[in-house]
Amino acid sequence: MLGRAPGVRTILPAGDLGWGKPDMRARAQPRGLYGEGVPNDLVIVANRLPVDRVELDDGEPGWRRSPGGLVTAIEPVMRANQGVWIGWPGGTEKGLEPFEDDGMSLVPMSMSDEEISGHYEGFSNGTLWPLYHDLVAKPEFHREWWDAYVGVNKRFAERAAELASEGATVWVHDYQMQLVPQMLRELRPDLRVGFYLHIPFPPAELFQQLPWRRQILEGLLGADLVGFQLPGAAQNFVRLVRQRVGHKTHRDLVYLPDGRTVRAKAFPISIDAAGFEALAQTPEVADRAAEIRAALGSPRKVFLGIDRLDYTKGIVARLRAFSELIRDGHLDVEDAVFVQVAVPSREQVEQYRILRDDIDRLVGRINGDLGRIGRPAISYLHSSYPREEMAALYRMADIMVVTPYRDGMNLVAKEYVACRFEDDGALVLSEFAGAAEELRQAWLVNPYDINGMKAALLEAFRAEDRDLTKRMKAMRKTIRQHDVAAWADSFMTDLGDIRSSHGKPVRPARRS
Ligand code: GDG
Repeated sequence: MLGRAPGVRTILPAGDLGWGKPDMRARAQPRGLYGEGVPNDLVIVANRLPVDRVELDDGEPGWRRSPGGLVTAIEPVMRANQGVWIGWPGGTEKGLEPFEDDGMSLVPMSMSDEEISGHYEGFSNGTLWPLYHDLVAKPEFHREWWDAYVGVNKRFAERAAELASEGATVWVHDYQMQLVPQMLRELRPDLRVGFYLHIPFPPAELFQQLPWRRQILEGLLGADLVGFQLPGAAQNFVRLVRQRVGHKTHRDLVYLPDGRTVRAKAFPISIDAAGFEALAQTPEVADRAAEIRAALGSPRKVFLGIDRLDYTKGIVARLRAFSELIRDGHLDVEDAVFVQVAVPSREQVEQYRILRDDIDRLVGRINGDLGRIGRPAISYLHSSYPREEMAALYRMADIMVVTPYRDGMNLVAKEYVACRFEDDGALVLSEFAGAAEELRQAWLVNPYDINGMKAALLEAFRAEDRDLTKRMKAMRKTIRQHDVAAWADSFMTDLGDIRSSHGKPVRPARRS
C-alpha cells in the first residue's frame, strides 16, 4: 500500500509559481514564532531561500524573489503544506529573524564571507557543480573548501533539527546540502528524511575523483529516499554505494547495517504547466509578445535562448551554430534573429566572469560581422525578468533553443512547451538535458556537434506547420500529465511509503 509522509499534504494548488509578482517585494514582517512548541510538520532545507536580501528603492533592506529552477519547483509544495523553509538569503547580514513572505514561513541562515567563498563559491560551485556536470569545467579540490562545506551543512542540519516537530518530514535539496541527511538523522532519528538532487549525479568513473566521495555517499544515505532527475543517476548512486561504501543493494534499494532501507529513485522534476499556459494566454502577455516582435523588426522567425549564464548551458556553441548559418547563407538577418537572454548568475565565481566576457565578445563579433543597421543577428540581454516577460518571450519565439552540455532537467524547455497553447513553435533540445528523456518530439541535438546543431536549427526553421503541430501536441500532453504537482506528489508518496526497517542480515560496511 502506498503511504504518505505523515501530516504532509501533497496536492498542490495550480497557479502561481511565484514569478507573477513585481520583483521588489514589500518588507516582510519578522514572525519570530519558531522553536520549541511550534509544530513544523514539513521542513524544507535548501541552500537558498526563495528570496534574496536586497536594498529596496527607498534604501531600506527588503526581500526580492530569487531566480532558478529549485525555487520555481519547491515553492508550490511549501505553500500547500505551510511548512518552513530554511536557507541562505544571500549576503552576510547576521541576526535575521524568521519571517513570513507571501504566505511562506522562511528561516534565514546567515553566512560569513569565509563560508560563502568556501562552501558556496568553492566546494558547491567550484568542485561539485563541474564534477557533477561531466567535467564541463575542471573541478578544483581544496581541503579548506571541504571543511567549509562540512561546517555549513552542520549548521543547517542543527537548525532543521531544532525546528522540526516530532516525526516530521524534512525534505533536503540539492548538491550544496548532501551531508545534511546523515547529520540530521544523528540528531533526530525520529524524522523522515527525503533528499532530492536537482543536478545530474555522475557515473562512478567521474565521482570517484572526489577525495571526499565516501563522506558524500554516507551523507546522502542518512535520507530514507534519495531522489534524482533520471533513472541513470539513481543507478550511478546505488552502484557507488555498493562499490565504495560496501552496503548490500538490490535494484533501487540500499540495505544499511543498522536495519534501515534507503531507496534511490528518479523523480523527473517539472513545472506548473497549467499556470504557465494560463499566463501565456492573458491579453497582457499577448500584447507584450507582439510588442517584442515588432521591436525586433518583425522578422519571419525568432530563435530564443533563455539560460542562467552558466558554462553548462552551451550558450557559446548555439550562438556559433546560428551565426554560421547566416555566414553560410542559409539564413538571412532580415528573416531570422536570435534572442539570447543570459540571466546573471554566480557573478563572484571567476569562471562565470570569464564566460560572461567570452559571450560579450562573441556576440559583438557576430553582430559586427553579420548584422545590418537595425538588424543585429543576435539580440543579447544580460538580465533577469519577471515571469510575465518570460511568458511573453516564450509566446513570441518560433524556435526555442536549449543546448546544455549537461543539465539535470531544464525547466526552460518545459516552460516553452507549456506556453505554446496553439500547438505551434519548435523546440531544439540537447540530448544531454534531462528533459530530453520526456520531450522526444523535440529536435534532439548533441551540443558538441556544431554541424549537427546547424542542421537541426535549419530543419526547425523550415519545418512545416503540420509537423510542428504534431510534435508540439505530443510534448504538451507529456508536460500536462507530468507537472510539478505530480512530481511533488510522487516524491512525498514514496517517502511516506518507506518502511523504517528491512530486517535483513547485512554485511558490515567496507572502507573505500
Ligand atoms: C537547476 C538544474 C533543473 C530563470 N531566469 C529567470 C527566471 N528563471 C527561471 C526559469 C526556470 C528556472 O529559473 C531555471 O531552471 P532551469 O531548469 O532551466 O535551470 P537551473 O537554474 O540550472 O536549475 C536544472 C532545475 O534546477 C530544477 O530541478 O531543471 O537542471 O540545473 O524556471 O523560468 N524566471 C524569471 N526571470 C528570470 O530572469 N521570472
